[in-house]
Amino acid sequence: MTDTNIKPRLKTVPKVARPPLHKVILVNDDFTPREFVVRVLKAEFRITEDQANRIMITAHTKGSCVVAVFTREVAETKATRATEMARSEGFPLLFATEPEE
Ligand code: TYC
Repeated sequence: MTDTNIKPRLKTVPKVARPPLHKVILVNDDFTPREFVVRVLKAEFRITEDQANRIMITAHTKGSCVVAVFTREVAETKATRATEMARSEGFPLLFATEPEE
């Protein structure tokens, strides 16, 4: 007798875990010159002059603005580097990070 009783095998769908993302947030202050904020944004986040200007103006008018999202380590490294770039020039400019909901 030929074995026609072949059990269908259920394939498990592998769940690919995506790393949680963290926001880099530009915080407004009253002292850092606008042009300097734009320069730091362009240098650290590789965005255009136009994008950098929009982000700067949003933070300036609303108090803060999300610059971009990255994995936690990349977000923290970029926020620290950008903040230190400002400190080295004597400006209080702050880039913060927070986990995305
Ligand atoms: N508010 C600053 C000024 O008027 C410019 C500025 C914009 C500073 C955004 C920080 O995140 C910032 N010179």
